[in-house]
Amino acid sequence: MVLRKLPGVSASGMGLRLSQKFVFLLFLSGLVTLCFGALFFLPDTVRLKRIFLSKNENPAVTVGHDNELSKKVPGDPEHQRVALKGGEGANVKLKVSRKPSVTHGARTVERSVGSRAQEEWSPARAQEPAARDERVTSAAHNGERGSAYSYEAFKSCLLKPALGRNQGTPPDSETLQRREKVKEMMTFAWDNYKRYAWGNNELRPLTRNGHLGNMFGGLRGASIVDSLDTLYIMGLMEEYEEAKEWVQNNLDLNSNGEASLFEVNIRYVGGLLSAYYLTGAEIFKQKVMELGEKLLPAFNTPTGIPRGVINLGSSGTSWSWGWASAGSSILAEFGTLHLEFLHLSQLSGSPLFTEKVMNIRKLLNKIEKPHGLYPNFLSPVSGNWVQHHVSIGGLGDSFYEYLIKSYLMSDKTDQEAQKMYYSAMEAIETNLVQKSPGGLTYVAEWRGGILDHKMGHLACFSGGMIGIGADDGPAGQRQHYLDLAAEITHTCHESYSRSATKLGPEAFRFDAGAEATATRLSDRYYILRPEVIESYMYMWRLTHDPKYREWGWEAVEALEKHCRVDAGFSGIRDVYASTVSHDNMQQSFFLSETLKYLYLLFSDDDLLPLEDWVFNTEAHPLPVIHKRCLQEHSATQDHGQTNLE
Ligand code: DMJ
Repeated sequence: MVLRKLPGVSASGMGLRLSQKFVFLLFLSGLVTLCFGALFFLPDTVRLKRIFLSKNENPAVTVGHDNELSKKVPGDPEHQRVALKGGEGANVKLKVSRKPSVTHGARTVERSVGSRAQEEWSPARAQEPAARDERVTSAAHNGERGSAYSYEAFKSCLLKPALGRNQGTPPDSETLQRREKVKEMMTFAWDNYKRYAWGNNELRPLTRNGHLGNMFGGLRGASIVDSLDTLYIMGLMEEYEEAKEWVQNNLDLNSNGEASLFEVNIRYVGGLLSAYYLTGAEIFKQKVMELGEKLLPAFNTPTGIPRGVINLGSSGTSWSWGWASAGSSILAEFGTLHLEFLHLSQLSGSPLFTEKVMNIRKLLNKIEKPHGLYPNFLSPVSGNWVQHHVSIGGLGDSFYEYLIKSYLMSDKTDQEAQKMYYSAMEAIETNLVQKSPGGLTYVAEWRGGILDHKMGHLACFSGGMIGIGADDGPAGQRQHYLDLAAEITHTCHESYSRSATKLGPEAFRFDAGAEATATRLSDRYYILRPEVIESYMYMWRLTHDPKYREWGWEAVEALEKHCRVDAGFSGIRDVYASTVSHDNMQQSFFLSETLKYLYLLFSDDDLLPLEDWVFNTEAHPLPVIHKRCLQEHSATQDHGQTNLE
């Protein structure tokens, strides 16, 4: 029809002049491009979109094995068990800049991406760094390497010795004995892992074998990498050396499997970073840079919000979890990268890592938040919330933790993180914080405006988080936040003391007459999680109220009585049953978090002082980037020299 109306064109079209054919082809190709482009703006659920877009563009397309993970959430032990499919002088693949100044903490953020910080976030902008990734990596492959990072200069920036004057040894004999007991527990857990599961990710203490699982994309030795810093701060040097040697000779990063970006980041990246900062051993820096680079393709999405699952091989393809609604990414996963990625930039001299996480933050700042709250699911394609479920426990937890810790790690210069954290806290207090009829303060979950009166064990970290954030909120709020932190920690302690084993359930409720107890069979398990003990540790440091050490000791006794078996420690299936049934798993976070927080609880405050260190969400200490050093550095930088060289 269209052709007939064109002057001088025959009905068949065979008589078209060359120039007319060209115009027609141009028009056709424009039309096709337009139609294809429009696919991106369709909702994720539209079938046509699923058909046309490849895995990386369409989160709704999940590979078969993802379906096996349906209904599992991060931190859930089952989540880890379902198969996904899946030496010093080693090459550092990233090009390391000779100008370390570009990536020093919050200031650096201002400098490297700061000129853009005022600009509006847009999907097109989110894609920008991807092009640069290739430039950085190809430079690396061309053999450019080297490091401008000076470990000695870093150490001189710390306010206090990392291990304290005397390894944090407490002056009174009772506390010292308790600390020795925790150290013995670590040795016992480690020796059994070494004997029965060496090189595997976890120990199965009942069957005395190893467990590899599917969370780490074929990476091995999660318990080793997670234990490095714990062994080091406990002074277990022989064991630390064994672990270091394994990393040097056996930690193979050339795996081609599919991994949880979040889990690899918090355990492997966090563990290696801490080990490097504590010991200065180059091997940890080399390994962590190599691994960090492998995580970058996860950010190649239309918005730059990474997906949950990434192939660690050269394809770098990524997927959303099969269980995540409409191909969404999870707040607690993409919101728990900031601390580690800032340090990856710090060590490599490349701003790329910082840019990736600053882009996430920019998007989160820009989008509308229901009642000021951050829902747990976000589409990496459209950048919109997918569901209105809000929780300070699983799926949301460590996003809030990383806001306040980003601020603290920047030596309190990252005011954007500060503002986001306190606004989020205000919204949480207004909408989620509740008092039970029995007077217990708890943080409920929110489902599109309706409260679910439940608190997960994971949410119990919030006592400690609110405590460390008490100093820097709105004027006059310090005592309020300290009180809130203490009340939540008290409630979590109640969830332990109301059980037969004196260990707390996975989730406890405040409805149908329940007060801090699990009402469902499926919520009764305890898998050696750290969150309650983590809050005791922070509250002890902040208040020195002896009850926190007493509560920590109650937990040690309960762990010894119910979780210690002949060949390690195991989770239990029902905290209310006096005859326990074990789950046959010694989680790697038991070594990295639970035992480390207990050890710190019974140590002096100068062991890893909070003025110098923040703990990532797997309890790996990362150093504060002190502005004092930044300023010295900036002053010399213009003259082509730095105090870090
Ligand atoms: C750990 O891997 C981390 O603490 C994470 O943030 C939540 N879950 C586990 C421990 O419970």
